[in-house]
Amino acid sequence: MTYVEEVMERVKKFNPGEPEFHQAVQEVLDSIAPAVAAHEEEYRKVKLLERLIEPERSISFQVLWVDDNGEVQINRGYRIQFSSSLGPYKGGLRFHPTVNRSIMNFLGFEQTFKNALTGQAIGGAKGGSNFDPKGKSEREIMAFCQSFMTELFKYIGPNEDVPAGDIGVGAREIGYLYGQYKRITNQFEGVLTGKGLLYGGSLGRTEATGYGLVYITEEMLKSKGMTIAGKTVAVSGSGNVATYTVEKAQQMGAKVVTVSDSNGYIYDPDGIKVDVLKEIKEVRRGRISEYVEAVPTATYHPGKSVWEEVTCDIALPCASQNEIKPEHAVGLVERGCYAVCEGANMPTTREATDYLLEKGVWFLPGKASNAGGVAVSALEMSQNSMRKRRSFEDVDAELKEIMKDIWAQVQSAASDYGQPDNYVMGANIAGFRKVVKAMREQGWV
Ligand code: NDP
Ligand code: 2IT
Repeated sequence: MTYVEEVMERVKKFNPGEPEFHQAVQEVLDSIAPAVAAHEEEYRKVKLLERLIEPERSISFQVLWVDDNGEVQINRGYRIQFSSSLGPYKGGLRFHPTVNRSIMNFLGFEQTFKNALTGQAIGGAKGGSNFDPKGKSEREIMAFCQSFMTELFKYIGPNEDVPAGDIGVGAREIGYLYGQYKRITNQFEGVLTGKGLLYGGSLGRTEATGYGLVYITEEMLKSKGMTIAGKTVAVSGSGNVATYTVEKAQQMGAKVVTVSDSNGYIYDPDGIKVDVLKEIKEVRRGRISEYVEAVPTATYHPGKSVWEEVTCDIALPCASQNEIKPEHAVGLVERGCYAVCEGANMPTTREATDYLLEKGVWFLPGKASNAGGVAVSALEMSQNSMRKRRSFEDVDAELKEIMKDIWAQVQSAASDYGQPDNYVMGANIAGFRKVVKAMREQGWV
C-alpha cells in the first residue's frame, strides 16, 4: 500500500460512517499523491498525512433552548479546530438539520487548504449545529444563538478561533452570537467576522464570496482568451453566495438564467433580477418560488434541480455539497457547458468531477473559487485589530488581487506536476505545500 492509501484506510477506520469527510480527504490525497511521493520518507517519519487528517481539537456540545410554546429543545453544537499551522482557527458556522460530524469534518478539512490559498494568516476550522432555522420565529433564532454561544465562547477568541457565517448563519445570527459573546466576556473584540457594519464588520464581506467567485472565473476565462461578458450562466442556490454571484456576473455582462432553493428552481430567460431576489431573500426571508409573482415571464420548476435541464455556458453551483451528480455532469456537457466553478463547498460529487475533467470542462474547485469570503473575513480581522475601517472600493480591490493570486497559484502548481488544466490538483497541491512548509518551519507542530 502506498502512504496515501494507508492514510485513507486510517481515515475510514477512525471516522466510520462519515462519507462526506472520506470524500473530501480522498480527493485531496489523490491529487497531492505526486507531491507526497517526492518526500515520502520525511513525511512518513513526522506522520504528516496522519496529522493533516486529524483535527487538532474537536468540540461537540449540547445546546438547550426554549421554543415559543415553552417547550425545551435540544440540539448538538460543534466546533472542529482543524489546523492552526497558518494562523488562528478560522471558518464558518452552519445551522442546518443535515449538520453532523461528517459534514463538519469535511468542511474543516477543506477550510485548512482554502485558507492557505488566500495568503492570509488563518488556520482552518468549521462549526455549527443541526438546528433548523426554517420556520423559527425571530425570538427562537435569538434564543438558539445565545445558548449556542454560551458554550462556544469558551473555545474562541480573536487570536484563537474566529468563526463566521455559512449556510443558515448570516448577519442576523452573527449579531446575536456577537452580542452574547460580549455579554459573557465583557470584551468587544474581533471574535467573529461578518459582523454588522456598526460594530466592527467590514464593508464588502457580504458580497465577498460571490464577487470573488466571479473574479476568479473571469481570470480563468481570460487565460483561455475569453470573458464572462455575453455568456449564459446557471447559478444554484439563492442565499448569500448565490445572490452576490448573480449580481457580479451580471454587472460584468453575463446573463444569469437560474437561481434555486431546496424546493425548486427559477428560470428567467431575460436574466435574474437581483433587486427582486434580494427583496424576497434578504428583506422578506421568503422562498424562491415567490420570484414569479414579481417577474411573470420567469418560470418556477418545483421539485427540480437547476442541473437537471438547464442549458448554460458556465455553471456556478452555490447551494450545498454534492448537488451536481454524475447524470447532471453528463447533461451539462451534452448541452454545451464548458466551465464549472464552485461557489459552494464540494457541490460536485467525485464521479461528476472526474467526468467533467475527463471531458475537458474547465473545473475550479471551491477551495480556490469560493475563498473570497474567508479572505475578506481575514481583512475584517485585521481592521478590528487596527480599529480602522477600510472603504468598500479598497476591500473589493484587494479581494480582486487575492482571487488573481489564487488563480496564479492554482495554475502554477498544476503545471509543476504536468497537468496544467487540472485545477483540482493545482488547488490541493498549492494549499498543501503552504501548510506543510509552515508546519516544518514551526518544528513540525
Ligand atoms: P445560505 O444559507 O445563505 O443559502 C444557502 C442556499 O442553498 C439556500 O438557497 C438553500 O436553500 C440552498 N441549500 C442549502 N442546503 C441545501 C440542500 N441540502 N439542498 C438544496 N439546496 C440547499 O448559505 P450560503 O450562501 O452562505 O452558502 C452556500 C454555500 O456556499 C455552502 O456550501 C457554503 O458552505 C458555501 N460557502 C459560503 C461562504 C460564505 O461566505 N457564506 C463562503 C464559502 C463557501 P433552502 O433555503 O431551501 O435551504
Ligand atoms: O466556507 C467558508 O469559507 C465560509 N463559510 C466563510 C468562512 C469565514 O470565516 O469567513
